Amino acid sequence: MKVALVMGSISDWPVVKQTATVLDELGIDYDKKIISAHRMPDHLQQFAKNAKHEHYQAIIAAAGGAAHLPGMLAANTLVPVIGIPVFTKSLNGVDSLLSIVQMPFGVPVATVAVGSSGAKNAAFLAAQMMSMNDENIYHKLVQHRAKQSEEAIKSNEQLK
Ligand code: RP5
Repeated sequence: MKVALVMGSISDWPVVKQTATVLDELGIDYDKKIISAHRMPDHLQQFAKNAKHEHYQAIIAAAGGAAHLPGMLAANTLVPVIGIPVFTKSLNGVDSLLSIVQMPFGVPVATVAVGSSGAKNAAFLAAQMMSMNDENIYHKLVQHRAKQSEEAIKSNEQLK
């Protein structure tokens, strides 16, 4: 079981790397690729049409600006797509967020937040989807939730 980690440009890698780190921590296998929606439209279509055949459980796609990548991938496959809106200097990533989250009816993209939390949550969401059929991943996620609860409770000590 593996996921695809796709980004529109090498400039997205610092964001997507945070997704990759969480996948590594959870022991989830992934392929990573640059596929630009506007610079590589034929590659995009070929990749998405092959995604089921490649046994990807989910596609995580990061893009910025007029971010067509996640939506166009979703239009070409039934493999679930999780979109990461990448921060942009001109519009602070609001452009990316709206162009990914506002998919019209019938072709969903599960959109996470702009920034680090979103990049990491994309990995957790893919992991949760996979954990429905994988006890090992499920167990790792249970452990992770327990650890973060413990840390939050423990942080009360810093108020003393
Ligand atoms: C999008 O345009 C990419 O996802 C990236 O976030 C943005 C800028 O790309 P570069 O001009 O840095 O290649 O396609």
